[in-house]
Amino acid sequence: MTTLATSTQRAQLEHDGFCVFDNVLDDDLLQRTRQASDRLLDAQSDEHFEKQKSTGSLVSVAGDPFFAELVAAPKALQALDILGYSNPKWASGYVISKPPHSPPLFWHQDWWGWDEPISQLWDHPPQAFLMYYLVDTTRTNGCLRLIPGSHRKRHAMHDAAPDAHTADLREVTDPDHPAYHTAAGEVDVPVQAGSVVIGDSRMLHASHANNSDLRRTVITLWYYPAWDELPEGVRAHIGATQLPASWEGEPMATLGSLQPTYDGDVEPTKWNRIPGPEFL
Ligand SMILES: O=C(O)CCC(=O)C(=O)O
Repeated sequence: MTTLATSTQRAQLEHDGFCVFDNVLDDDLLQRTRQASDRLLDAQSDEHFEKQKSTGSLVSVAGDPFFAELVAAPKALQALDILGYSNPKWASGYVISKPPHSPPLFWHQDWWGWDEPISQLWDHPPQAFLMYYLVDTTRTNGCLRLIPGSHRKRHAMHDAAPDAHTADLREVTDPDHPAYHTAAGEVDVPVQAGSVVIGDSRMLHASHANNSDLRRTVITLWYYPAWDELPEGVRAHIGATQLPASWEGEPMATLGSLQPTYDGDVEPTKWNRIPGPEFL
């Protein structure tokens, strides 16, 4: 059940589309997250990095059962609870790592259920990212950029890059594309390693280029915070998603009630990542 929270973070999440909680990962968990991420990154081919030039990398956390511990990190669940979400579900996650001296990440949003009326109606997120940066971030090493309010209001960037998840944008075939450039109303969100940025999947976000000599990694984990309030079709779609087979046993037990299940017979909501004309 979702309860009404009065936290300032909840107000910011609804109004701006994001909020930050500091000191969510302690030194030990942060260090082990770095090691697991580096293991996954070191196993990728050169071709992977070529194809993901703009993101840097896009490696599913399913590749290492360690990440179950991060998904279920008690302080992260506490943060969701403070926001009013006591029965969240988790569905997927990625290691996104910008190599030294790599280009900016294109503007995009990640909500896939735009055919559902809640996409226009909800102030709070149907789907939320929890982003953990594994180094302190600044404008120089590729911190997150956001357009506050773009989860609730159409922005020119929605039309400049309607489906931003294209091979051309990922491979940076045209560095002059507006999706890499400054957008009206954008803000930088520099954070300390160990903090978590919680954001609405509908919100436009991007990151600066990494102009430093060091790798800049973020782990993005995707949750459905208000699971019980979601339309049945969304729950049917997510409930049919297979959690990583290699996580059977202890990692799956660590996830516990975060595993999404659906046992009804409603048609799953269609995957549609492009907001329609009704999103004004
Ligand atoms: O690389 C970043 O800073 C942001 C990652 C991102 O946009 C995403 O995971 O959707």
